[in-house]
Amino acid sequence: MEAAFWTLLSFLFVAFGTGALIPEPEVKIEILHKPFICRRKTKTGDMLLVHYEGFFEKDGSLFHSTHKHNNHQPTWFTLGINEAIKGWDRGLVDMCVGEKRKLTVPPSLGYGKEGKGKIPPESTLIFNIDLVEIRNGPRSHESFQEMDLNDDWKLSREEVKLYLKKEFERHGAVVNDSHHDTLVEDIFSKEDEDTDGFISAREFVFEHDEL
Ligand SMILES: [Ca+2]
Ligand SMILES: [Ca+2]
Repeated sequence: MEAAFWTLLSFLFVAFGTGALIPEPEVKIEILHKPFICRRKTKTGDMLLVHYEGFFEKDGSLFHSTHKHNNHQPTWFTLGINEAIKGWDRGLVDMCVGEKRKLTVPPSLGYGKEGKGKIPPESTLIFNIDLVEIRNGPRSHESFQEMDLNDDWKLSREEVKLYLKKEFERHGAVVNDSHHDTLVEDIFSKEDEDTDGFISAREFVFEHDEL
């Protein structure tokens, strides 16, 4: 009996503590097509090339299609950094090239109470999205890992400097040492938000306004 009581109590505690009683609206993900071969899956910081159609849930009317508008060209965006709406950042993770998804995005993960352009306030949006291509973004985990020589998940000034030197050499540019130091200081002044002398993985992946 006592054990059951404590289980109930801890359940209630967890439920209140995490706000589980008032669930946050989530994006609904339906996978319409999954390719047979998947070499890699999308993750935060990747650049994604997508074709999409966007519809209003309330009447099913189309508000944008890359097939019709945008010169029939798919469009690039970076995943997970608020470049697109939150519904896309959350709904397009772990996706393969050639995969097709349907996302139902509540207003809070779309254009919210205000709306934007031809999107009226409080609109639930439906997107059909085809993933055409994935590229490592400039702020991908791959570039971070390449820079993080001692694998401690943060970048020191020395690691950033070595990476810059290597990049300059790769492009055939000769730059003197003091110029590298200036560049490194400039990068740290923008990226090291908590000024602990290191650029963390989180500080690296998220873009900053001043960039
Ligand atoms: Ca490091
Ligand atoms: Ca830092």
